[in-house]
Amino acid sequence: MRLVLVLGDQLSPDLTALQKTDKSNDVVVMAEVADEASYVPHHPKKIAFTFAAMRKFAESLRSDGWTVAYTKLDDPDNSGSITGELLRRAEEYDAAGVVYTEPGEWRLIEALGDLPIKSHSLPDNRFIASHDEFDDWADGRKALRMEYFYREMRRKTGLLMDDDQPEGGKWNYDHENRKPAPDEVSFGGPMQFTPDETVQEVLDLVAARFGDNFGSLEDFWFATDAGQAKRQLAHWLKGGLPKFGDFQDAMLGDNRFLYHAVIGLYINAGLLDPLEVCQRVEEAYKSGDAPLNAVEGFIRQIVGWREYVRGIYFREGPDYTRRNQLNAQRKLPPVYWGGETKMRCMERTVAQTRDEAYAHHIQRLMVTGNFALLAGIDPSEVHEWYLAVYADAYEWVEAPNVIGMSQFADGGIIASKPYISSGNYIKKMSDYCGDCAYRVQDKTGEDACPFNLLYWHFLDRHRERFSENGRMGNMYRVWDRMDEEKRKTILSEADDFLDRLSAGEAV
Ligand code: FAD
Ligand code: DLZ
Ligand code: SF4
Repeated sequence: MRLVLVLGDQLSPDLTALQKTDKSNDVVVMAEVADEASYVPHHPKKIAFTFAAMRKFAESLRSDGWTVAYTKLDDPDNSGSITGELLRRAEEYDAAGVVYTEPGEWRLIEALGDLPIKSHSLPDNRFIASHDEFDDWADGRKALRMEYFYREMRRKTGLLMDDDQPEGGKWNYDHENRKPAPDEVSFGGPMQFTPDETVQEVLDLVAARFGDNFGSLEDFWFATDAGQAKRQLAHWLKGGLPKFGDFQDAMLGDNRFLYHAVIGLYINAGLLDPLEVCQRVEEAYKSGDAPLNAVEGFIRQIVGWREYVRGIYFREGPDYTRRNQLNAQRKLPPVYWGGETKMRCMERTVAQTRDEAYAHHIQRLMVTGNFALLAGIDPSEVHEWYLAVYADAYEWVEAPNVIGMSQFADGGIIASKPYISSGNYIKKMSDYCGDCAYRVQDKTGEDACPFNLLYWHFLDRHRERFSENGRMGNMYRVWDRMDEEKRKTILSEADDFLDRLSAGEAV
């Protein structure tokens, strides 16, 4: 007999490791272990979601006829690591070896590769592109732009294709998807599930063991099995998808979810299949229940961005998370851990992150990500923060989004220019600025929005790298045309702000 490892983000019945082994002979190993629960200080809701979903998946495997050797976090024999549990179970069952599906993190791939027992790694087929397919596309290209990869994936899946042409004549309808925050949101947000006995037991365990981690465990409502996740998907398809495109980039202080699907955590853990999700979304278009801009925009996020970032993570190798091409060295300031701040946009985004283990894409990119990039915060600290605080965060997807897309620390593999903006973008897309102690229209002075000061400071200190970038020339021309005194004031006020930030002051 062999052991079959199933990790906390591999909760799919069609996982290759389960498909290629034999339930009448082999034993599934699942383990809640201290190593996985603390390689970063995960949000307590993320840990609770993982453990609850693992326990329910183990039960469903048992009902399906599998023998499952499941280790709970507080089992006295728990060795504390995945490899430790595999060795312990190998002895217990006198196993001939272990079969596993490739994990989504180099750290675990390396640890499993070093196991002193016979082991066999299988590809993770829950993605649309294999590593080889991504590499075939990437090899020899000067720039790896997502848009071209996305078109390949549309052709491969047939999603929104009209023979070999894109539905509606265009590949991308993004220009229709940038509407500012609406006055009213017609969708009530994700479906919320009352904790059952399994979830409650996990919540008690997590409160006792991880109650000091950043993040609230109150009001836990995530789906924790495939059936619940499917109900959330159906709920969003009806109420959220039709306007998903229009308000994809909008932000509201009192509405945390707008028209977002809030299914990333379920897809990444294996509770929902990404291709099936896209097919359901395409059906909504075909039946006239959702417009093309929403449907194409959503499908692009999954078969485009999600597949593309995974390809980059595995292509770039284990040192990717340590890249720091802009040499940013500042420590992550306390505001990211809920420290006091006068910046309303940061306060709102961090508060919702603390409460929900969730923020949507533009909050992650243009508020917390933008601020870290402008303030020159060490990207490895930024990376660890994002990996810790979001329920959907696993390194294969988080690192390219943070190190690459958001912090430009990979030197431009993912982003052709840094995602930076002054306060004006946040003002246009949100209702934050109206309630802020800073004034978004002020470029200098005591009340000037910090994003305004830091924006020019960033451009000025990285002039050598970016002034020749065709897409940034305009920004430098505006800066160069500015009155010299004004430029000096902006830079010195930005320096003051950064000094206060580094000193741990509430800014
Ligand atoms: P929706 O806005 O409804 O989007 C639909 C789906 O598209 C998501 O569920 C997700 O599966 C996929 N998707 C959208 N954008 C991306 C993307 N850039 N990369 C990969 N998948 C995408 N996503 C994660 O899954 N895990 C992360 O750790 C993560 N970290 C991020 C860090 C930063 C700095 C940024 C800018 C983005 C990050 N994203 C991450 C991408 C995106 O923000 C989340 O997938 C999304 O917010 C999840 O919420 P949702 O399910 O409501 O998504
Ligand atoms: C995120 C997570 C946590 C918090 N705990 C566990 C765990 O105890 N056992 C487990 O098998 N997986 C856990 N996970 C998910 C893993 O960290 C994930 O499989 C790797 O990061 C690879 O993506
Ligand atoms: Fe954020 Fe500046 Fe607007 Fe305040 S004024 S909410 S700091 S963008």
